[in-house]
Amino acid sequence: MAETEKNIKSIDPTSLEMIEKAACDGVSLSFDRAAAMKPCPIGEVGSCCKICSMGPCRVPLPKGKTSETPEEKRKRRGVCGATAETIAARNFVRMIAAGAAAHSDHGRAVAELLKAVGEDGVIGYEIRDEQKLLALAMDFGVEIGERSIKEIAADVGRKALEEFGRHSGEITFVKRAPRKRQEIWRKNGVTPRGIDREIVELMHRTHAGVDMEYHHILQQGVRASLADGWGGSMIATELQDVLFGTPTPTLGQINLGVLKEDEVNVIIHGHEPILAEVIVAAAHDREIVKLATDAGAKGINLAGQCCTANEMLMRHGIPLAGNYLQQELSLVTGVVDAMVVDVQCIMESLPDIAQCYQTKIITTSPKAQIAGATHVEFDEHHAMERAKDVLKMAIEAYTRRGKNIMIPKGKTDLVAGFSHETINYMMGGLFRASYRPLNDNIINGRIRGVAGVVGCNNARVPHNQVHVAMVKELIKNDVLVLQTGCSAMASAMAGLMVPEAARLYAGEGLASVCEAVGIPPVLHLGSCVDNSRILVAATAMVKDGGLGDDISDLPVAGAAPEWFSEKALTIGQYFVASGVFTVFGATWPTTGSPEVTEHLFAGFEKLYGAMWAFEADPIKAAKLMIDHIDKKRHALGISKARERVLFDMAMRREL
Ligand code: BF8
Repeated sequence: MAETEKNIKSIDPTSLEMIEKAACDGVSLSFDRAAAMKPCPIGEVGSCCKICSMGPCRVPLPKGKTSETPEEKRKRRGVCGATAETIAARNFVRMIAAGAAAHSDHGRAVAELLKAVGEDGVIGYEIRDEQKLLALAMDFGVEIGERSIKEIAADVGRKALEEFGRHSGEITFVKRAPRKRQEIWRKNGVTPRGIDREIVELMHRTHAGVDMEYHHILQQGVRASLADGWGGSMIATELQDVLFGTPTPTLGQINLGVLKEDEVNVIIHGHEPILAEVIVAAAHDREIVKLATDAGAKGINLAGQCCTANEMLMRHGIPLAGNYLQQELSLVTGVVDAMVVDVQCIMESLPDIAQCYQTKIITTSPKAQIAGATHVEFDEHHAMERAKDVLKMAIEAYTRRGKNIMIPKGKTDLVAGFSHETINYMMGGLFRASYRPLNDNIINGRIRGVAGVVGCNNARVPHNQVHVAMVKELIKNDVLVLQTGCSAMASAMAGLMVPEAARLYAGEGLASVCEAVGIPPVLHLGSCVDNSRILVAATAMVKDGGLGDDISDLPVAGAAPEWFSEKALTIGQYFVASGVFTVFGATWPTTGSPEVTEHLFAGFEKLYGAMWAFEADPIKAAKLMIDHIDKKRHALGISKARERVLFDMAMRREL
């Protein structure tokens, strides 16, 4: 990374404008807090143990060392005797447990809603994808016969809820994975039994004085992560598609320029689309629209932030205000009348900043409140009333909007909504939907491989810089990129998610396929729970044939170059455990124990056919991914195809 790029806060000019305005307004942002407070060097490398009251114990490697003598190692222990390996492994898997819990609790809420919609009907919700519901009924062994859609929905909801409390056996979606992968999981003792069970067992094992062998601790981390990827997250994605519709390609816009001076601006922020879906409907309600116009506004302008944004864009074309590090910047525009939040990735600083701009911060989840915010508790049985309540508050706030406003011009077009079903259809067509053309183009070398680039922003690296540099490098080298979460938004802001980007940024082979199919070289698959769509897509590639018989045989790789959240670590772990080589940037949380790090970076390949890697430089990280893809191509015997030479006229004349 060039020195100038290292020192910038964002590569997005629109964000920089708002960062500058915040400084003028005397508002402190996450960028400023990151600069003022360096990370704790002991906690950062996983060498701080705070799981009991004899600590916190600090067991860092001696300064400047990356290895130690056996004698030094014997002494490097916490008060209870815990080694640096045990401490690093415990810290690592506890992050996985929290990430798995967050995604899975989201999945549980959707399953509860589906059950309720099937049982009594809930005003404001319906079954939008009956085909998907029937496919899920078959997965869960729910009788279809002559039963009504609602009866089937109630049973699918019940069965999905059973996945959380199951004590033994295997979670249902395990059987969606390639057969060989299922065997690898069984052989390694990591097949999840029940979603909650794996998270609880992980917390038990990492209590003081329980599991004290790092390989064994990491094994439970793998099991909990699989309970998320093939369990809680997959349930969230699948059931949301049933209730709200399976996404199809949708044109949208991203960045703070989507805010409007003459409308009531409401940002919906967080992760669970259950309330946001109803807010979208309520924003079109006559009474609400009239209230807005009576207040002097031209209407209500909804915009999304973080993963709720992705969900609302894919299904309704609602514009995206921005990704994680832009949530404070949205407020700094001074034109956001209300920000309605639910769960996950919401900054506690929002109410404080909102005070400077008369913005109403409204918390809605029974699980999440913020001091200084207004709480309007959401319950799906009164969803429309609550949605109207928050919109009325926004309209009222609009009448008090201050004068310190500035809407940056920046906004970019993007196409989102590439669900597995859409890719299947676009590649194969309605009557022969399949991944065959994708596999064929990988085999013939036009597409070198596929990369999943996902995850967050991190205030310790320049906003969006690492995502965009990595993705550009990958597509330049003919790697098709699948994206979710804040990473997808970073690429969208850089103009990589429109079909024209193929000709501008992709290598010749990838560009030719994208142009033939009419897709961008970088596909937006949704929110972070939708990383389960990438697992389904990878499995479909295996099942279509010609690229081996397991996900680990595919020329694919994963990355989360600017990750910060525990959820991202969980996603990375289930990618790896599903057979996908995965590179993280920003920081790596186990370097305080060389043994633990070595096991994750090398030992895991022997167990799961894939491993973790860390590389902060986006170009070097992309190179690691491309090298891995080439290694897999070679093993499949298709590396020659890439070496084909395109003849120019002079060469043709030689023939
Ligand atoms: O779940 S990518 S910062 S918004 S954790 Fe959060 Fe990370 Fe963004 Fe969505 Ni995912």
